[in-house]
Amino acid sequence: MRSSILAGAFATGALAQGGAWSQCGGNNWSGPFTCVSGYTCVYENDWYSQCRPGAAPTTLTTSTTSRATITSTTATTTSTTSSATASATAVPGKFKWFGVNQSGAEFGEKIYPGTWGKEFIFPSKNAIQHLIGQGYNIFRVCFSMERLVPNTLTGSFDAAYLRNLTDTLNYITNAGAYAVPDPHNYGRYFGNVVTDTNAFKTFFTNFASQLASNSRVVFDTNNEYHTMDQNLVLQLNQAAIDGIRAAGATSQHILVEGNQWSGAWSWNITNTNLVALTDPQNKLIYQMHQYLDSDSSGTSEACVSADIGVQRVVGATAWLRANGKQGLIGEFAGGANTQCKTAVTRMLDHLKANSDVWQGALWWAGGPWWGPYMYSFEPAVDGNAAGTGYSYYNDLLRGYVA
Ligand SMILES: *[C@@H]1O[C@H](CO)[C@@H](O)[C@H](O)[C@H]1NC(C)=O
Ligand SMILES: *[C@@H]1O[C@H](CO)[C@@H](O)[C@H](O)[C@H]1NC(C)=O
Ligand SMILES: *[C@@H]1O[C@H](CO)[C@@H](O)[C@H](O)[C@H]1NC(C)=O
Ligand SMILES: CC(=O)N[C@H]1CO[C@H](CO)[C@@H](O)[C@@H]1O
Repeated sequence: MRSSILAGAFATGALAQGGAWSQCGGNNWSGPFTCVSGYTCVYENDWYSQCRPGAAPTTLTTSTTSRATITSTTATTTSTTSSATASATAVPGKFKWFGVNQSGAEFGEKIYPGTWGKEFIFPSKNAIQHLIGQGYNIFRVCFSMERLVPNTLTGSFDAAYLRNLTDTLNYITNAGAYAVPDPHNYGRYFGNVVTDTNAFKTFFTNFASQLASNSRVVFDTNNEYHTMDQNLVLQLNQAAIDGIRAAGATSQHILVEGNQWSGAWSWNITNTNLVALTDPQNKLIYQMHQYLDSDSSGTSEACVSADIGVQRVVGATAWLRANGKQGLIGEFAGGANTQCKTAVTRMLDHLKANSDVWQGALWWAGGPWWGPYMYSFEPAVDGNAAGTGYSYYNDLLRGYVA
């Protein structure tokens, strides 16, 4: 039946063939179901099949529900194959980066500047060293702009906070991994949405000047803009890019983030204007976040279904490819249960299979103060017990390291 559907689509001549890496099947997919010469349509799941490099197959697959209205009697050259078989033959990709958020320096979000060791803390070097030993090669180090520049965005740094932050970043990069300094500010400064794009640019020029010579730094313009004017999100991202490059930091990649908490699931509705961002170095990466609970907030241990991760990112995969962009899942997590584990696995397999556009992913989160937090990825160091997320997911996740 599936083969007759495919042959029917082909025989009508109404549909073009899919190009390299393009979608070629999936629930409600209305585009081509076959691929250009040299590419094979590989079933990934019911929502997504993709044209991957490879000889023309003797079997073609597509989702069971696709194109159910197209029928044909000319099914002669194709035969069916099971989804399981097709999945097993998927071309494995390779991530550039795979790692863990490092939380702590942004804690105490309403108390500024707060006290080190009371309201906030920097990540544990022993934990980072341990995770690097497990193979992880990127760490997103959260910090608070209110603590780094306590007076104004364009003002001078708090020297001690800057030193602790750069110590952490240098520790990571000296060990050969990549460090992402993450202003964990949601597009806000002391609770107010940043509207002064010039000041935002100056902040980034000043900040990037401190790190310009470190090519293993990956900049991040801000954590999770939300409920803001969409054009402002574009302008703030562009100001950050311009500010970083103006500091002479030209070798580093820059992670831009979107509105509505940078959600991958809604990227293709919410953040399409960010396609207009420009970088003279051409090193932008669109950082998206994706959790697998009912409202994508990462506040529940439950995952909606075993396929929810894939369902929530396939639109972003298509958006990145259609626009010639690169992406990274900068935050993801699931509870310590089998449904979540399957959902995480399937999402990561999807990202990895599409590593021409996805550069990698980072678990949310490590950090010394998470305690019994359901996603904690802190290993057993410094006298702490291993976190719930680390205990349950490390064996799985380390299989995805670059
Ligand atoms: C697929 O299309 C059917 C009707 O054609 C619709 O009921 C369903 O909601 C669609 N599913 C998705 C995921 O868009
Ligand atoms: C920086 O870290 C040191 C410990 O290494 C601590 O004593 C100091 O209070 C910290 N200062 C800030 C501002 O983080
Ligand atoms: C947008 O992304 C979602 C989530 O991945 C996907 O279900 C939907 O089909 C996409 N819509 C468009 C128009 O690409
Ligand atoms: C999903 C998640 O755990 N988000 C948390 C990230 O960390 C900040 C503080 O750093 C919390 O406010 C969020 O709830």
